[in-house]
Amino acid sequence: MPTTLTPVLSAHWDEPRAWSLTAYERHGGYRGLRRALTMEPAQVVQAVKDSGLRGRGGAGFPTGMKWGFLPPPDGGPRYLVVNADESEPGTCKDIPTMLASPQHLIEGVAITSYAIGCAHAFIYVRGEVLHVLRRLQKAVEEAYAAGYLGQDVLGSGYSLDVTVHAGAGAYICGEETALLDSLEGLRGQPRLKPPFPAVAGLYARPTVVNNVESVASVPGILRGGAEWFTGMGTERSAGHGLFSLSGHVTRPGQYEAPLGITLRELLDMAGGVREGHELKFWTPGGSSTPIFTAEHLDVPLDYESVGKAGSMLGTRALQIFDETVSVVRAVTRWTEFYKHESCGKCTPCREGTYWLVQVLQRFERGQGTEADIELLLDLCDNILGRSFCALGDGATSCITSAVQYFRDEFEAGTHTPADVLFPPERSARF
Ligand code: L3W
Ligand code: SF4
Repeated sequence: MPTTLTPVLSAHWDEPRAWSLTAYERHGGYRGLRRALTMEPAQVVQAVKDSGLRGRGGAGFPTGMKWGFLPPPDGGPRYLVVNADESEPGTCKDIPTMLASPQHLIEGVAITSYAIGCAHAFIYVRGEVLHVLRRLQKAVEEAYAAGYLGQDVLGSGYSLDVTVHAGAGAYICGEETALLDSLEGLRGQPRLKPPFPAVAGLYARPTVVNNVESVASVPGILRGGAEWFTGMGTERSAGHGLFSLSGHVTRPGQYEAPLGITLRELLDMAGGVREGHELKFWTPGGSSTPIFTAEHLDVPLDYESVGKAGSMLGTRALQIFDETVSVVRAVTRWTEFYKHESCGKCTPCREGTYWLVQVLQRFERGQGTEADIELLLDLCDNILGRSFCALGDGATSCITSAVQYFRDEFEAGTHTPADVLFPPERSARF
């Protein structure tokens, strides 16, 4: 039976003023929070553990388990920090969620904060998206005015403040510990882990850092119950997720579906690859995940199956490229991005991404050599697993997978050194 869409976060995005509190309440908004407030915080944590919700920011770490890592209360503050610094190339799910349905996130923030005993939560938003910041700030004000935030939330005795914070537009600040440094007013660079934020996070206090979509998925679990959530997706990759189709697709956009759906099914719903063209390669989860080809159309898009097929589910940013696109060019553009965004803290990534760009640009100019292909792979080998954070590792994924599937395109961009020195058009003149 073909898989169908399961709109939850996106269910009402096409309604007028879907982003308003009244529209959200009309569709059952804040029922999850009301339910949570009748439960013990530990029961809320257990409900999220039972749902099998896994982090929607890329790594897929079990959300309830992460909450459970917080040490027992010691009377000091503990924080929730929402990672809304969406900037992975191709990723465009959190920004639409915050624009079209910000209250979903705010209700999730209130429930999560209650569950982990947090009295002050932060939403760290990518600084360039001013329109999102304004929308979110307004939504937070509406939630305060309605009694969902602030002192004595809904008469429960529980109090919560929420701060919306604008980042300054650095990709590395999406890495959770760099984000925390940035939030503290420092230059955003990753911290050594362990200690994980759960133990020593914001201001060295226990902190949960969760992605926007993870937190926004929590109200549904409280409303519908863990079984409702596990009724979607696969055994180890439960629930719904936003799949963002972009590039050479007839109807690009957000397709909210159970994890485990395939690209073939999603493309059927999206009208297929643009007319007259065929699929050449695609990313399952943004440019930090190894690319796939047409042979992967039937890989179930869940954490386990994508991993077994040699990539990562990542942020479900499905960038579709048809046969008109040069793999070498696409990979060079992504690598230029990583070089630009490398924070410079560690040598393999800072120097390695610079040299990767130099070598890739040689292929683009048709001046690469056979030895340059090996040099590229050797550089990747010296970055992967030797970098301080996931940015370095991620930068190598598109290159190694592109050489694996499209080595001929790199070879087509090579010349013997003699060709470069004496290209045919110049040789003819001598
Ligand atoms: C306590 C332990 N906590 C792990 C926590 C950890 C973190 C989470 C996942 O990278 C990936 C990356 C990108 N005690 C713990 C623990 N935790 N062990 O669990 O940790 P980790 O290290 O597996 O992943 P990460 O550093 O969060 C994220 C990939 O996502 N990615 C990029 C995404 C970009 C965006 C964006 O632009 N918004 O999401 C795309 O695929 O390559 O592999 O919280 O603290 N023992
Ligand atoms: Fe910075 Fe890159 Fe090292 Fe990460 S891997 S710490 S982004 S230099």
